[in-house]
Amino acid sequence: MKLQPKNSLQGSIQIPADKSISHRSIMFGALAKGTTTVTNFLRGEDCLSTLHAFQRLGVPITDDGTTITIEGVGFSGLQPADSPIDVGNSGTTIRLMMGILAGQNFSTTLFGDDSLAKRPMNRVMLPLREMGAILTGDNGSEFPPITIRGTRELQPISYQLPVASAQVKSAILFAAMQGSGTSTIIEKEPTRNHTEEMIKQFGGTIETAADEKTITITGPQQFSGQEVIVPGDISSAAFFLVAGAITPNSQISLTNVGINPSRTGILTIMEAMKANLVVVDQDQQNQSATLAIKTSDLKATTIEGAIIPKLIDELPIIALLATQATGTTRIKDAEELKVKETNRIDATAEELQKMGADITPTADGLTIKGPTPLHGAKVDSRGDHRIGMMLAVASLIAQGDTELVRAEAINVSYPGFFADLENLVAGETS
Ligand code: SPQ
Repeated sequence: MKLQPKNSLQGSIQIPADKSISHRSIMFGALAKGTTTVTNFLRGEDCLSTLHAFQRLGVPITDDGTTITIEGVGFSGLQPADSPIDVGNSGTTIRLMMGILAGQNFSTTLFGDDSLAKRPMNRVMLPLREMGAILTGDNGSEFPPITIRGTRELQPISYQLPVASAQVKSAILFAAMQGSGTSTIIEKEPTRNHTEEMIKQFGGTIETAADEKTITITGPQQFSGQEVIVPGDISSAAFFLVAGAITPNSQISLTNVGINPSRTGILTIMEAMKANLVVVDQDQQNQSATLAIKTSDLKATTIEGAIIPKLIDELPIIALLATQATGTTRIKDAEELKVKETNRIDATAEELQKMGADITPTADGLTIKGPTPLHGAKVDSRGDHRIGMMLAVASLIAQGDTELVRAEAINVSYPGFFADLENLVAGETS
């Protein structure tokens, strides 16, 4: 795909639905008794993988183009699939489903694309084995395809997470809610809490201690069907927040953005970097808001510690932001970036270096010096949606043409990304 720089972004777009919440709405809808409706479901490739996976397990799910309707079968109503289930590129699908399938008395194999086949699964397999399920990776490894032989007799667990991961936490919660007894999970740092929020929304009970890291749940739980309205995804909004801040003469607003506090690290960091960003029209009940952003005179900052899980998926686009900030920005404690759809530390550094950025990978993050003018280059998403969108935003301020290879990866989380960008382009291309 050929991309040109832009002189200005103006106007307003509605941010597409939250990917994490969309996945979970299908999972909870399937495991509840009764009908669940989901409006504003994200029809990106990852969430469609979850939807199709539960159809393969015998859950009736229909989509009339507006609303997804799930006829929940309860924990005992899932049926074995007649062949391995393809979950595409989606780490959330495979890891959370491992927890769900750990409590089923049949065997399921989950596999995905080449990227998923390289992502570590021991982090989920080890605690689920401790609870009594049998899980095996490809040829005895920890990598997909993963076969899960579940049991109705799962044991409770007390588990200290070795990594800050909402997916590992959620997989254990899905297993613990099917067995009998009380499980305790202690997080390394608080991570996104959408699973805990949905347990409550669907009529279950769960406790999170004041430290926000110690979570207790007692099984078995029972859920009843709900109406779910999915807010927009702050991780998708992040690309346009940065686009608005770095493109000259820009003033844009992003409506319906989810602002669950476990996800808003980017707002804190953009404030620290002196971005012209305002949160308006907060809707407390739906935890959403409109975000307004203008071209900004940015300052460097340091990003480390407990804030990292609150902006983990935004770090590639924050790295681009830092190339336009005065001073040295340091991103630390972010080694988890190495095991995402790509090694996002290397991918971010190497692709932005091609465009002239002063960015150096470190063992646990990135060091970025700015401000540095960028120039067009042939760059590659490497099959990672977030790297693809970050590079497309970089092209807005790069001198000359940028060629983005494997741009189609963006469909994983934001199928309308280029259409939304086009709607904001107000200036002549330079
Ligand atoms: O689903 P997948 O592929 O793991 O997606 C990513 C992403 O960038 O979209 C990570 F690559 O988001 C994860 C996120 O990094 C989604 C997620 C969730 O919905 O629970 C949690 C985070 O992963 P983790 O490993 O920190 O739990």
